[in-house]
Amino acid sequence: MSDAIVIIPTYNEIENIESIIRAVFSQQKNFHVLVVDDNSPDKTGEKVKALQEEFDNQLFLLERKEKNGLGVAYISGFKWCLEKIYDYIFEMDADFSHNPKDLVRLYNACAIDGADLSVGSRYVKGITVVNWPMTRIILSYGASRYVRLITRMKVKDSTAGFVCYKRAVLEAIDLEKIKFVGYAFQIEMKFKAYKKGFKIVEIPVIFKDRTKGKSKMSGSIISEAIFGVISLKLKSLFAK
Ligand SMILES: Nc1nc2c(ncn2[C@@H]2O[C@H](COP(=O)(O)OP(=O)(O)OP(=O)(O)O)[C@@H](O)[C@H]2O)c(=O)[nH]1
Ligand SMILES: [Mg+2]
Repeated sequence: MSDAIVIIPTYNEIENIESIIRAVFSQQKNFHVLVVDDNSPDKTGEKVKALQEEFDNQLFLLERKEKNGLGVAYISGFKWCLEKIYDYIFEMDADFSHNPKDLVRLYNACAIDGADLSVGSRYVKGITVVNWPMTRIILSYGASRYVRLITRMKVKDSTAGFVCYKRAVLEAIDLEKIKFVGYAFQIEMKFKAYKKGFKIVEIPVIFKDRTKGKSKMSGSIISEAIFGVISLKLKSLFAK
């Protein structure tokens, strides 16, 4: 058994999936992995099934019928994990933008140093992003400043998708009410945890642009975040 599980959402990650799974299982700490695949046409799910023979009882697959966005995939992954006995539940991308070696640093922040939620952050030690075009850096850093300005939440990398949640955080958030699907989903989860008074700690990480496979970034994801943050803030004011 393990007390920690890493959720990896996938859509067409055939070029990354095997190596990212192997990279997680080669860490010194024993993490389990749950892949949430949205019926990827490139057969990412089939690859996971083949690997399950090798990683029996450590590698799990949740198959969803269609591509419904990152937020929905994570919510179903969270629910799956909460039904089991994991105490630490991670979010991580399949594309090696997040370094699996940092998993244990995020874990220690929660398991040893008392955080409720730890974030692998690109913006605590300057801007630690490698190989992103300048436009993408400006967009992401701009988003982080914008979120801080509107929400007043003291998290620098609010759109980060490299996160460790203590079970209690996910249990306290009403997952049925999470609305957003793209980057806004990441902001919404952190904002809800922050509003509930959970301790959020940012761990500096180096984020690398993907070298294999295709990005799922889109204009609608950006506009959801821009308007979504304002609506989150307004709702939280009325909820008081
Ligand atoms: N299950 C599922 N996974 C998704 C979906 N959209 C993205 N993902 C996965 O979520 C992770 C992050 O998506 P990315 O495409 O890397 O998004 P990004 O990091 O903003 O963009 P790039 O790094 O430029 O590719 C990857 O593992 C994707 O395969 C989705 O709709 N469903
Ligand atoms: Mg990526």
